[in-house]
Amino acid sequence: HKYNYSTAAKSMPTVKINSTEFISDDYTNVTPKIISYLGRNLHLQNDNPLSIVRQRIVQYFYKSFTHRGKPTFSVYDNLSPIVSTKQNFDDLLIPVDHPSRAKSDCYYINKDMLLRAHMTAHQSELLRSGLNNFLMIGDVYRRDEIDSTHFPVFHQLDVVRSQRKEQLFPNHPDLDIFEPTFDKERPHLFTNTITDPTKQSCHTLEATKLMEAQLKNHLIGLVQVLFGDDIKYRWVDAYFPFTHPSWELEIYYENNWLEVLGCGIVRNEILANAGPNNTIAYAFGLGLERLAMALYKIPDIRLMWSQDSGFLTQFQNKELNAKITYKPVSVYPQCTNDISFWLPENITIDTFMSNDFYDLVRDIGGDIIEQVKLKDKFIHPKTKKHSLCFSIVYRHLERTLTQAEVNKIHKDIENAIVSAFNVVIR
Ligand code: FA5
Ligand code: MG
Repeated sequence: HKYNYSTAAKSMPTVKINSTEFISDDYTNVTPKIISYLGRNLHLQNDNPLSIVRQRIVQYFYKSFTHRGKPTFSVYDNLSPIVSTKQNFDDLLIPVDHPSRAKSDCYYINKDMLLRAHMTAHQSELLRSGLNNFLMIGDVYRRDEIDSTHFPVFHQLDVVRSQRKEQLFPNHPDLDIFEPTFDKERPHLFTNTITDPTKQSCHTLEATKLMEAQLKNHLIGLVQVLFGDDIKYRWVDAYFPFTHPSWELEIYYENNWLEVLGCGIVRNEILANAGPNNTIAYAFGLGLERLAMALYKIPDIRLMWSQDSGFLTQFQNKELNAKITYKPVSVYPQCTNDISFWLPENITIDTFMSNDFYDLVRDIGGDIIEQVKLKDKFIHPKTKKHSLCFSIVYRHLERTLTQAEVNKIHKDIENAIVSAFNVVIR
């Protein structure tokens, strides 16, 4: 996918994103740079830490919500970030004069369309489509400062879990055998009694309290799975127009309290508008960057966007739950040279000892070798000779390497493998 932005809003009447053109107006403030982030889908790139965190959270959900081997929720990780103001705000009961709608905070395409500012923007449409338990994961866009913890594009994972009365208060008929006096009458979800500020006036206190306990237990279970049982956390009362009551969860990380998510009991008006009826739901939204940075000790949020293999290889082919501690990559540029060679007659691409080759490369190149990766395997159709091609990535930790000195070392490696493995450089 290639995204273009026509040009400054003033001079051109449209904003073009992929193949769709949007009429621009005095709300338009999305820039070509911001549009260039659409479609990167870091949360779906296997060697990106955000993808590892996403998979670990989804795995936790599979462990928590499975019935007869089947998950009882659906996962949406590919919803378009271009949404309407109705989706991002109105459907979530966000008032027209709410500060979160300000042009200074959002990337508007025009007065009706914007790049979603949170994943909750999809909550109502998914509820309306008939779903009652689901996860939404994707990139969100907010105008904000740029420093080590803020970037105008970040990633959220949002959840909705709704339950009917029988699900929230299951009444096992089996219990009657042992406990004949067991009260079969279930508590109710809804009431129309006095307003209690700690709950929505339509909900019973029993339903609200049980939902709160389930929500909090589930989320504490999640941070314990991610960070270990000893993680220090605290709940902070919060306010969101779309949930009540609402909380934020903070974890204690490197001498600071770090807010990782917002959550609460979904406003019944949203469920009444979109469905499902006669349910009570909880929802939460968490930031993947915050979790990934804390989990893997990644010092700068911009590193998530790095395409530098020195960063990405630290997260490649890892066990999902492997303990990874990010090692800072040198700020000096990489230099990549390829090496390809014909194998001797008695060796094939399958019997060649690559690890011996790697050792030899490290012996000669030393610390400036950042990575050696297999690039190509080839069998000549006529001669049946086997050939391999490797890329060697060089980078000095304290200074910029010159191409000339890299070429010299590369040549030394070529000479060494010729004599060590009896290969012929191509
Ligand atoms: C929201 O976005 C709500 N939609 C969350 C929610 C969903 C509440 C469902 C209730 C029910 P908030 O703006 O606080 O809330 O962001 C949620 C999380 O996203 C934060 O806790 C944080 O982990 C992450 N986050 C927010 N802003 C940034 C940022 N600039 N950079 C990185 N992560 C951020
Ligand atoms: Mg918040």
